[in-house]
Amino acid sequence: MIELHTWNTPNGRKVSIALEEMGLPYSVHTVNISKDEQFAPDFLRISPNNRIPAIIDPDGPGGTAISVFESGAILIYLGQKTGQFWPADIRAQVPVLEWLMWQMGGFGPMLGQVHHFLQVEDEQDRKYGLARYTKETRRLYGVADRRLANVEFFAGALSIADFAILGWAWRHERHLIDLAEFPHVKRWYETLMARPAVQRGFEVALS
Ligand SMILES: N[C@@H](CCC(=O)N[C@@H](CS)C(=O)NCC(=O)O)C(=O)O
Repeated sequence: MIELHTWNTPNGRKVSIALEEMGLPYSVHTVNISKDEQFAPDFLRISPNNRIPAIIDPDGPGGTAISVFESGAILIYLGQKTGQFWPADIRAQVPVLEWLMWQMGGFGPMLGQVHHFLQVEDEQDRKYGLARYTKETRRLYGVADRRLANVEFFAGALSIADFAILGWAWRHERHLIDLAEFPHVKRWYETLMARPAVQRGFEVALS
């Protein structure tokens, strides 16, 4: 059984969604990042960047255990392991990687900055950062909306890229986004949230 070391955050949810969608049995090992458990030596051995999520697959390549950190790397690993939500054809892999990297590099880091600056109490300290990252977040939702005007899912067929993006879109209210302004994202979001496995991925206790 795969060990999922995680916490109840957007990056953590990406992996519980993928594991549920792929039908892989897993056990949850909580890492309470508000209590600095991500710095514990045992966790750092599998996640040297002291961030959740990380997994240990006892049945890794060659039948021996493997650990993986970074949510994007975990999703690719699981996609390759199962052959699900990850196309075999290299041409079809390109859009999956493009949209997964788009999420990892932007639609996550930028949105997380909005969450951060909203918590800054001093208005002068909050103002510039909140304006900058809110603008960038809206730009990214616009990019997503234009993409989803032409395709059902980010890479055409449902893929690990959708699970990665969904983990963050799940927090749209927190980063001040009204999905009604991005109708194609809204349609995609509601389609995914109606999937029983996605619902299980969000319901499983991660904290
Ligand atoms: N690029 C990393 C980011 C992971 C990340 O930022 N995790 C946060 C929670 S969402 C964390 O563990 N924070 C702990 C800390 O900041 O010390 C990934 O996608 O796995």
